[in-house]
Amino acid sequence: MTAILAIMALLAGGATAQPVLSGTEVALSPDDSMDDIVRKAAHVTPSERQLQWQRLEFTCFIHFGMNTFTGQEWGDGTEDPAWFDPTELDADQWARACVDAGMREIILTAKHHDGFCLWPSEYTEHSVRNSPWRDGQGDLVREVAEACRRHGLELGIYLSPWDRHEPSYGDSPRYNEYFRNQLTELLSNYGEISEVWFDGACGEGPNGKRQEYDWESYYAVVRELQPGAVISVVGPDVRWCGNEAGRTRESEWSVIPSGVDGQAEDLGSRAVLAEAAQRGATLRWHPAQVNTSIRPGWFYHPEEDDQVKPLHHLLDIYYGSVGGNAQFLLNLPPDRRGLIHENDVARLRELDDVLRATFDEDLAAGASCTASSETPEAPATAAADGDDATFWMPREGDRDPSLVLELTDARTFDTVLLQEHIQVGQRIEELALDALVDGTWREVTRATTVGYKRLLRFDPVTTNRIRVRVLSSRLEPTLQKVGVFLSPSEAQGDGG
Ligand code: FUL
Repeated sequence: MTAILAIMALLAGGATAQPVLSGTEVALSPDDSMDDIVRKAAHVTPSERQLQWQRLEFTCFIHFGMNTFTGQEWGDGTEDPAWFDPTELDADQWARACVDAGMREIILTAKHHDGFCLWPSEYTEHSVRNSPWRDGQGDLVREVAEACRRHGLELGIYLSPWDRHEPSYGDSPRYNEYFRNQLTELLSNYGEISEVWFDGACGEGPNGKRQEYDWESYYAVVRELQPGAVISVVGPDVRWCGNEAGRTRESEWSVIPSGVDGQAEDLGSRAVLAEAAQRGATLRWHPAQVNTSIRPGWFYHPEEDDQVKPLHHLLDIYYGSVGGNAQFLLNLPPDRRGLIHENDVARLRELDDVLRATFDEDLAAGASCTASSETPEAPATAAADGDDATFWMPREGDRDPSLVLELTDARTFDTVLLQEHIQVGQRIEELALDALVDGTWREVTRATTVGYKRLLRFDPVTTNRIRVRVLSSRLEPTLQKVGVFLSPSEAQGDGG
């Protein structure tokens, strides 16, 4: 570990060197040249909590609450707690469905906009305590927390700031205190929390005034009680990808200037950075999360039982998000029994079957690697040694960096996985993938950003040698891993 930290410090170099685990921010200036801007951007790094979050890759949103029983997407806060009455609720069934699909975290809607709390909060009567479920003795946050621990999943919390039931809403200081109190309960009583997900929806309270959220004070509660948790969406650590339909960007940057429109297509190219420098913006690590539901709604509606997203659609979102430098947060809405519906479970199983059949065998295992240049600390062999702590980096001044993998035998494949060592920063802007076919290098495909992970899909190729050429990067690029895979026929179609 010490050796790795020393290498990082060396790579970060000069005045921009920062402790790698704390994440970095850097101010741009109108006086910066393009070279200055590129150097600054190349040295922005994630915090430890952002790294841990990124490694979760595929995570689960659970929208469950009063809306499940009223058939609404947004309740208005006048619902009767007596309506919340799941008959067969089983949080282990939820956790099993997630684990079986390869997900690593559950984020539960502890409170949605209607204000009904899935835990017996001390600060309101509008909760499970006044419902018939488990005779008013239930605590769904606890049941989900315990199921997560049993199944090795992380636990995240969605707590809606917008609260259409709470009388203090709109009386800003009073409601801010109410909200901090609820956050404190959730972040103190249920063990380790990996993510706190804040939505920005806001309205007027019964006093006719618009609530002013005190975000900084909410963040302070999270940092104090759960320092390892990322704060997502309206928060400093994780960025909403900009849509709820599962659409992903061709180039997804994690190094983002302040003040950009998070729904724009281009958030981090050199042109965007140059414009940001004119404004004196700040660059920071702000990775994307792609959140979408397996059904049209966020909450369960029986009439949507036959509208579960098809396998190909889910695979395309998976490749675009996990394979496009983002995290995939897929919503599974439990039904009125308190179970994830059979149709959703069956679809998740199909997805997992395809992902396992694709990624269980890395055809690059045991490959020998050579490169246009390398350094003793970052040799070519590191790209296929199966160790996430090591990586290849060409020598400074190598104008055409490339890496060749020689597989143990000629193999047929249609998927290549690339990972940068993002602890150093996100650097690759464009690359080409070549295969040696009949003694000649043939370009198979091109891609732009890599970041944490890029999955490239193409028509099957048979060869024992592949080459990655980095066509454009911010300072020296890194590759921590190159993997080679063959997907089963079910995966080939729309995207493959
Ligand atoms: C939105 C909410 O309004 C939706 O109901 C849902 O919770 C989604 C994830 O966030 O902003």
